[in-house]
Amino acid sequence: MRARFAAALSALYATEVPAYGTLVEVAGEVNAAVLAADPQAAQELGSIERVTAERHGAIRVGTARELAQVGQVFAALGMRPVGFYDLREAGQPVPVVSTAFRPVDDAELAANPFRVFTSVLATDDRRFFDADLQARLEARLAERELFSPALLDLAARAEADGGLAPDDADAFVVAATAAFALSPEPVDAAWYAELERVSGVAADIGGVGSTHVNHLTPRVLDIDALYARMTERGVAMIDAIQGPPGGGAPVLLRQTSFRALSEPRAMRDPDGSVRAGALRVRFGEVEARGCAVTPAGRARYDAWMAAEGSAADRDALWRRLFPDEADAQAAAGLTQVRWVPVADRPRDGATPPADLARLLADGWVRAEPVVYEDFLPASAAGIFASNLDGTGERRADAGGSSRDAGWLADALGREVLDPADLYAAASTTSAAEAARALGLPPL
Ligand code: OOG
Ligand code: NI
Repeated sequence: MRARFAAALSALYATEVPAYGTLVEVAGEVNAAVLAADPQAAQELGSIERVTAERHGAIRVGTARELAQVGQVFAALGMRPVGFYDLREAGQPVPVVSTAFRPVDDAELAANPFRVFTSVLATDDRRFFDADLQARLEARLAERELFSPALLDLAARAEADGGLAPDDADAFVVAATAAFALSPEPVDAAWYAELERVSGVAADIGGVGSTHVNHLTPRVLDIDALYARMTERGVAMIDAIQGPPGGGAPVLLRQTSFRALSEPRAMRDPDGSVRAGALRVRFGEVEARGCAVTPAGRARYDAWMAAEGSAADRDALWRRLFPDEADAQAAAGLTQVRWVPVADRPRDGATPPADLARLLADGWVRAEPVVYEDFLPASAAGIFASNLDGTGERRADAGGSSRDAGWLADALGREVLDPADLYAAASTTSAAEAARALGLPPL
């Protein structure tokens, strides 16, 4: 059902945002070229079938109640909330906190890794909304219904029963996809503009009566090549690829995007008349995924993010922090890998050393990358920012509201998983199995 939903959403989005179709086409060309050059290397971070179908979406909702409903819809698809992102603290602050709904089991990820970056408006954050605006905003949000009771009911049944009968599954996919389509309802122009003065994201969420998919992102195996090809095709990309520089074995996530054209939207003016208008809220994004990192690797990434200097300086710094070779990254304890015993290692009379880096160096084990399945706060903030016309007004002297992973879990009524724990578990389990297979004590 998850794969069908992802495909249905992709088909919908292609009709709504034609440039997305171009992006998927170019990503397909690049992936085919990378695969042809070296089929094995191309599939180290996932089969070509997985990568070809792979998408992430982004949606934005207004209230804790709406967030809980989203959680129910995605639970039906085997997608769990993973991670907490506070975009209010970003370089260009946005009044939301976020999580990502995604599958977590290896087999589920291999079958279809569809993930959705989901943000909820912090309506009580005084840096963005004064008491009067908060009250009017919350009243409007309380009136709307993003998901029909029938859809939520099907979703609850799917979660409880671990699936749905074929007819119900069809109905679920149709209704869930429709819930994320752009609505033809006229937009209240004055209300939208008032929110837009605070933040374009606030207007996109609270200025309309429904939600919609904000972008849908295909995965590409060579993002530098894709960037060049899109530019050749005349699509103006943002001026950089976000995330670590290319060159070495890929880690974490690299993303780039372009702004979609404005879309026609009916506007209702204060006198009640409806006119044809346009809004530019959606855009295109593409990403390349690399290996997950250990806490030590993450600390190096964070240090690199905080570092200043020219592009060349930062490139050189990255090369000092992360070796180019995947095995060297793993041996240095920077990346999360699965340790897999080498079955056909030549018998040379040696006994295996009780140390993962030496086992790797001496050919006893291979290090298979664990794919990074999550997002990066700085890149997410950059994606939000590249999507906005202005930064909006902020009241520096006003206090924020406390919204943390605990708030998110309470709002969802679900446990929010920590991505670092998931990656560590994958690696630790494999190390234990490898040790057992080699007759070694736990490593
Ligand atoms: C979500 C932005 C974050 C990403 O890929 O980092 C994101 C949004 O614009 O709603 O999608
Ligand atoms: Ni995105």
